[in-house]
Amino acid sequence: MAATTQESTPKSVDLIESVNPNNGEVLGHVPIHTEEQVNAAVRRAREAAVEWGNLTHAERRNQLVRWRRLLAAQADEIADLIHRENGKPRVDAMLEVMNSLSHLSYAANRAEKIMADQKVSAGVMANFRATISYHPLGVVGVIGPWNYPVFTPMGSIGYALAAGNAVVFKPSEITPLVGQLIADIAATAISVPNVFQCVTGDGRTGGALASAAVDKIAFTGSVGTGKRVMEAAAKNLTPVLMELGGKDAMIVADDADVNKAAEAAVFGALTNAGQACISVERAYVADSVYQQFVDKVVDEVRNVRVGGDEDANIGAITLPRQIDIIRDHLEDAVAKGAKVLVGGPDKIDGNFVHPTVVTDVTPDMRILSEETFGPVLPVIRVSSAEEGLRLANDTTFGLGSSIFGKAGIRKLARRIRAGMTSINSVMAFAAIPSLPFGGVGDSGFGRIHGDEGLKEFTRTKATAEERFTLPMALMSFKLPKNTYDKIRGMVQQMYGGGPVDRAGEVLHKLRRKRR
Ligand code: TXE
Repeated sequence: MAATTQESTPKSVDLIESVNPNNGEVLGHVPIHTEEQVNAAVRRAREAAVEWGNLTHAERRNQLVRWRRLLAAQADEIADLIHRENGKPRVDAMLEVMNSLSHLSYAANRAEKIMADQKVSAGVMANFRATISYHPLGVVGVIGPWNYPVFTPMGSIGYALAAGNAVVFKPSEITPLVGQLIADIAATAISVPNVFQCVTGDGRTGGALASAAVDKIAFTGSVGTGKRVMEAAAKNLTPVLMELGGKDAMIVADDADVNKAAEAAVFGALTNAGQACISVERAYVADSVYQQFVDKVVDEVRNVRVGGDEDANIGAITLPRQIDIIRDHLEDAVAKGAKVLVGGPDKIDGNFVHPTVVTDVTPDMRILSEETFGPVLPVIRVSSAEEGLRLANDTTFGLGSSIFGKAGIRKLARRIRAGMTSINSVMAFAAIPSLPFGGVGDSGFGRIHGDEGLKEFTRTKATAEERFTLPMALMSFKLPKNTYDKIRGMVQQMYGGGPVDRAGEVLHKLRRKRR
């Protein structure tokens, strides 16, 4: 646990082993922190939150910038650990570091503006000054996944810290070392002790954090676990932010740049071995360009190298039990008549799944309704982008999406029921720090990133201040006798309730005609 020296806590007995999925190398061990240890971390965070929350925005920004600089200085070490713990190629790991720091930077620089007091109209209460102010929540618990072990939690951690909160972070048990590393670096950069702590462990530790006396839980993971986290948080009425994965669709219209769309589909489906909540998990392609799209996709996929070596484009599947899910989805699809064009269920070697393209898929196949989270691209022929849109929206999920085409493409994009859409690109929204990130339906709720992401970690306060006293004080029991008539007059004058009302006149005339 980073920076936990102030309070003595019971020793953990159980350890988690961190293993490189590419070669089985044991990378290290971390403790499984107990409920008492989690609660102790939250207590320390509570103290830190007071000191951190009392700093000015400029002071917090300076400290977060210092942290960002140290992270950048240690980028090689962080990327190497991401590469070894998660299995993704080193270049992808460095890209993850870059995108994480871009978000940290945005949050640190933007918080002052977004949390500035806002003067708003007092409306009918014209003698009042109405102000909205934004305050830190206190302590935020962040429960993270393993697929983007720095980038994903940073979308909560960076924004929560910038908004003046302390954070207790529980990284995934699959990638605990990199979680611990970024917290250790924070401890050297940030002068307020325990403002960012890391507790390690599995679901039990995560459950303890969700049940602890925190002011918000930001969770990224599966739908089932998300529901369990909500149940635990409900006991304390702790608000939650849920990022629960997706079944992202790509729509390719008949006027799309087909080669570009195919290349984007291959990258979007296969990057990080398909283990991204915003992976392209379905491609709906208009009939007139379908064959060209499929041919190009298959061509591209054949050139994608799988392995743990430096030349590989995608690495091993990080979570071993995910391999069974991927195999099940593929076998189910094949049994129900899907055609495998490249890859397939028999092309799984140990932890490595070869990129797979399937066609002739139908809605009864699991591969079209459940998150596969692997390097698999189902391609579906549709009569038009309009039909693609209807099928894309026929899902319980709604996280990311992409659409390729020209005429009317923005209008179609607006109609995709998803938290995010890239037009003529894939996944671009995640790397733009000013864009909010989150989903609808089974993909969860709440937003990380952007200004909304900062506001997620604040509480809003409304203040009404009387500037001068009106001759007629309505909020009093000492009202003169004629007050009712006066208010009635005001209602009619301000809201048009009297016989002069035009709509009323028309209605009156209509009624007379009917008689
Ligand atoms: O997720 P879990 P897993 C999806 C993907 C994958 C599936 C399972 O489809 O196949 O989720 O992955 C902690 N109370 N995504 O098993 O179980 C756990 O320790 C509190 C989508 O990794 O949801 C880890 O830190 N916390 C995704 C985190 O929750 C608990 C990213 C996620 O674990 C807990 C990863 C509990 N009861 C997987 N049980 C995305 N949305 O990006 C576990 N945890």
